[in-house]
Amino acid sequence: MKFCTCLSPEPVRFSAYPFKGDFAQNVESIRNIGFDGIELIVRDPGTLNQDAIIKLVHDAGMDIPAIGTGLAWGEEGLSFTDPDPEIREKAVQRIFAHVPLAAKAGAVIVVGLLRGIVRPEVDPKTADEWMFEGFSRCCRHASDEGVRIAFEPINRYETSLLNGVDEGLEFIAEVGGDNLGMLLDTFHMNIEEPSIEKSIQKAGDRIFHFHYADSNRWYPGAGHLDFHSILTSLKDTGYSAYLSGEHRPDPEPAEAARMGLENMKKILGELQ
Ligand code: LER
Ligand code: MN
Repeated sequence: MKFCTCLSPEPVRFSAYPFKGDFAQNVESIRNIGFDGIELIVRDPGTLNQDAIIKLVHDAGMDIPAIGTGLAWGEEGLSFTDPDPEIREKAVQRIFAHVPLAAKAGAVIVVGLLRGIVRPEVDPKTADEWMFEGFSRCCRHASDEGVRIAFEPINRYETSLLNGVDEGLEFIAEVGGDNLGMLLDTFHMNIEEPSIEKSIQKAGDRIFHFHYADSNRWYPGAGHLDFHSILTSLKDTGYSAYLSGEHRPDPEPAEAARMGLENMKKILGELQ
């Protein structure tokens, strides 16, 4: 398994990204801390100099294993389940726009917050149908370009649409397609799963990407999650891709990222 952490080339408000601010400087710090890659957090790929960003990360000797898309929800309010059909369409088109970037970077596209929430005026069944339609269209489109999509179960306080691994697995099976899998995030799992380890086991080879944060969403080691048993379960599934640090920047960004990486590498080393 390799390690990356989340970084955006533009300003973000989301509290669980360790690094904010100057992109090039952060790429250098992340490399110096010892990460192997950057999970690129992108609001709208059309506004970026994609080749320059990919080159900057590659020149630093790192990969871009994943692209996070939640900023389009957080900063612009786009979602697959908005009552306004134009906004739903914009959300789908936004994922379509990520596909060429993901193909160039060799990244999986993460779809988490962009599924949206059930608005008070919308029947939950209708929201489910819109979400299904959004994912189905995006997966078909991405599949044509050989790009994979990772659906992220998110805890109940952020959305009522698909919080746990069991319902997530049912959903991805319904949508179908080999290019749709899951992103498991230990912070959400700690809230939703009866057993984090058993849910990892169930998700098995459908795990396309993995976010780590401790119970308090600080770096691993700052809370009370048992990363030894979590990583044992993950390793047992045969997962060999990236572990991505998505946690708060406290007490200080570089220190939080370094402590998280150090603790995770130590545990992983003990398993080998
Ligand atoms: C949201 O809480 C989350 O975990 C992120 O991965 C954003 O999509
Ligand atoms: Mn996450």
